[in-house]
Amino acid sequence: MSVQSESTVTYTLQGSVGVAEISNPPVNAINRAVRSGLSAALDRAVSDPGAKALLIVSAGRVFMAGADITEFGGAAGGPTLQELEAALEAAPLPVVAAIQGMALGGGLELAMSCHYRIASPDAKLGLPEITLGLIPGAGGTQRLPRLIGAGHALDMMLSGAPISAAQGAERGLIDEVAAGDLREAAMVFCRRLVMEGQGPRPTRDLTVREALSDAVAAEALAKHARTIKGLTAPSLVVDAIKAASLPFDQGMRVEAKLADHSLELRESHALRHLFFAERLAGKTPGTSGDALAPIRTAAVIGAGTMGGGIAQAFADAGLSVILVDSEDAALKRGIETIRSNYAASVKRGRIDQPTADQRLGRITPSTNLADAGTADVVIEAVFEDMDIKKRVLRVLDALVPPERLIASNTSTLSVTELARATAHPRRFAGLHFFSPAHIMKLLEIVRGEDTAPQTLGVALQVSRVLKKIAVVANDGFGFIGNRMMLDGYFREAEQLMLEGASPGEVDSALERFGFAMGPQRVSDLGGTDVGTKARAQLYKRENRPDPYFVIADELTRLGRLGQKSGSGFYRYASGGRDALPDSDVSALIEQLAAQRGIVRRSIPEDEIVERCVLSLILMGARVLEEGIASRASDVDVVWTSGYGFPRHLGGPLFHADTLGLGSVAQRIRVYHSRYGHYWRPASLIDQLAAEGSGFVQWDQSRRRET
Ligand code: 3H9
Repeated sequence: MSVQSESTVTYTLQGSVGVAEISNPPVNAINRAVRSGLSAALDRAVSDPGAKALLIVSAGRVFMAGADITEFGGAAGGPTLQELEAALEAAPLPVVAAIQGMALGGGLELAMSCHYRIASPDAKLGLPEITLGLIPGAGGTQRLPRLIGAGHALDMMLSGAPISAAQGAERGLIDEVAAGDLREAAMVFCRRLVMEGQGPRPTRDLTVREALSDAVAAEALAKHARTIKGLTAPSLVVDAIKAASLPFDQGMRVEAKLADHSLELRESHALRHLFFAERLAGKTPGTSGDALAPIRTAAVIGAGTMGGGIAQAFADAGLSVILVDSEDAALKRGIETIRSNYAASVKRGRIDQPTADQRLGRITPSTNLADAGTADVVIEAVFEDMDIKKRVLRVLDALVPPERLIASNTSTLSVTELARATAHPRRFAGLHFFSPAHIMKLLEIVRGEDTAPQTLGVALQVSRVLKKIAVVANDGFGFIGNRMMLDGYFREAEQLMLEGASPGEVDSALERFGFAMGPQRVSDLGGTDVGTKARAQLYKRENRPDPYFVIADELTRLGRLGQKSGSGFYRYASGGRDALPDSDVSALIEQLAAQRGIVRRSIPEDEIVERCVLSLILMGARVLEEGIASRASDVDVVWTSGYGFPRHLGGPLFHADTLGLGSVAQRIRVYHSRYGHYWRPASLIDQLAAEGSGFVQWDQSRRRET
């Protein structure tokens, strides 16, 4: 960044306390200017005869969000964070950090190199490096175990989740939780140190009370197994924390080596790619720059599974919601489901009863569609059927003032066609929520041909209010996610089963690849009928040649609807969730294959993975070529946050870059010559492969052009 260190960190003497204030909006990421500025401020305090203590404070809502991730891998310049921390720790006067908001990653590491820490009650302290595939590399693995013990330190580093100021105080990370104004409390704290003659208290001089044992490490790795699946960094964290029992400088050398290694890992590049991709996804060219009115109330039409979940998402976000359903019984069922969801959250200790009551109290049930007319935004979530939706939308359009957003929750229908059923298509957009809507992070925002920039802006505002990761898609068969799933991934899985792989073989192969759940288990969980119905809607838009979901549709026809009916691709013992192989399904698949003259064979695991993943990549390229998605990184966000693609591989298109587009293009050609149609090569992949380029570079060059 070009910001000068002089303006990024200011130094003032306030009585006997030198105050260094960091201001590097929006989150005080530690870049060269911050490091150089703090280093200069320290020098000034040390040479300032009036300064008896140095207080480090930050402007804004976040103390420090960590090292500036954009500097990784480049020549950063200025003192390194480790050098700065060593200088702070070695300072001859006491150095105090005053933490408001959040101290994350390098921000907390820097605070730990200060001699004392005071925090506001709402402060959060964490080392989230693991979520970026990294290990804390600025002394965190050495200082945190010295302050709070190796076991707690490992838990914080493996979870990546922050702890509260109160927890920090309890464990010895925070010296004081400020009552009242943090700055004032910090000044009082510093003056007290000076008065009492309390000098520097270097963390490096502490010893780790109990070295990290293999048993404790194994237990912690098992506890976090689900979230750290496929990552290398967790074992590096363990090694680094073990080294905290060595003399400090020796431990720091071990940490530096392991941290450098983590920076080079492909998975850390992938996770950093997703960090920025998720933030970029919500910034879409084509939204209006007009100031948007705050959204305080929402109306959700339809109290079924999706409508109820969407209403709950709004209530969780603190908004008043009117939940409308024309049928009283459906409305009562919907409210009951929401009530039991809240009861389950209370039981699991996620929220307390008063919070649950407050959230439920925000939802007002109504059987009168006219009540939607007063809401700031209206989300229609009635049955997924073009005619039914059009009928409801026409009525809503007449009731809701024309400048307000009306959105349809749809995963299949043409948003342009729905919009044109109304008199105001410009205020209309699609919102594809994922089930359960109050939990799933992804929101696909679908821009119809008439959607106005202002409307898109409001739809994005809805995603921010709901704290969802938004990706904007243009209107087309299945939008981004379902198009890739249906024409690519799930379809290929069906093809593999017709050719001889069992549902269990396909699922296990993809689960070993990193998907949370294989495609057949996903179908059984959601209900095979759900997919069949959705595809019936999609076929009205475009047809697909056979074989296309012939197994899943046949299972639906036979009433094998998945877990809910006790059988689907698998069978389930009564009330059980364990997917058991079913010889009836094998016989059915053999029959469907024979009808199509498909010769069955045993299919190796690597072929299963290659074909499913390549078909996903191919369809990802196709949605870019067709303009359904505007960035390759958006495709990656959709698949990692909505469809369980392993995050440590960065999404299908980042993974394609890792495989090398030359070899991707060549393998697609092999399958195209064998299977034709669905494997038609994508010219975008061919072009990038010929240029020796990749999807990440393609995104970058397009960004430069705009
Ligand atoms: C580290 O510290 C390594 C060390 O151990 C070793 C070093 C030697 N760098 O998320 P938001 C940008 S690794 C650069 O929308 P929020 C972000 O891209 C770091 N940029 O806000 C966005 O930019 P834009 C460990 C960063 O309020 C803007 O700030 N730390 C960084 O929803 C606003 O961000 C972490 O992993 C950064 N470190 O959430 C914490 N952080 O406006 C990463 C943010 O152009 N940060 N930006 O899109 C976060 O988790 C969230 O940003 C935070 C605020 C919770 C702080």
